[in-house]
Amino acid sequence: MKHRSIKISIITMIFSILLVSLTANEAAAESVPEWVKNNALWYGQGDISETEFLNAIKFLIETGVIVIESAEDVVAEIMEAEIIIPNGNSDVSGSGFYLPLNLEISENTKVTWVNDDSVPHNIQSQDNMGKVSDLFNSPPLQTGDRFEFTFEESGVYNYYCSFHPWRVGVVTVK
Ligand SMILES: [Cu+2]
Repeated sequence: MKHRSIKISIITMIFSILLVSLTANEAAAESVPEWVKNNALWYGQGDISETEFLNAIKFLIETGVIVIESAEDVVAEIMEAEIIIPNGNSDVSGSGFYLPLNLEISENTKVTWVNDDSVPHNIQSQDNMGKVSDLFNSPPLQTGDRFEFTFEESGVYNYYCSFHPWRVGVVTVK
């Protein structure tokens, strides 16, 4: 019974979103028959049964008006990228730059830093004045440790290692 009511509220929510978006989209509105829209209203008022209402949803799915995205598809939309902290990264006079030094990604990309160096490092986000900000901050990463952060919004993100502050890197989210 509890599951059913959750299912119904999700369906009602989908319907509300659908109806709201229809007011802004004339073309889409034409593909949803009047009787389906009325069904949503009547269901909300308790004038029709759950079965009748679900049949209306079924109709929209069968006719392709509602497209159901599987959980797998949603996961696939999150992209991934890696930044290597290479061996020798701690050496101030060496060339052990982050690989890549400026990572370019699109929104909703999960970035994983991997410490391939023989000494610990950390990753600290910086504001545009170079001060540590709390957007993403890793604990000390031992050799082989990984740190993840998902960038949701476009922008230029600077970071550095507080143990070796000469090591700065950039993530550019387009
Ligand atoms: Cu470091």
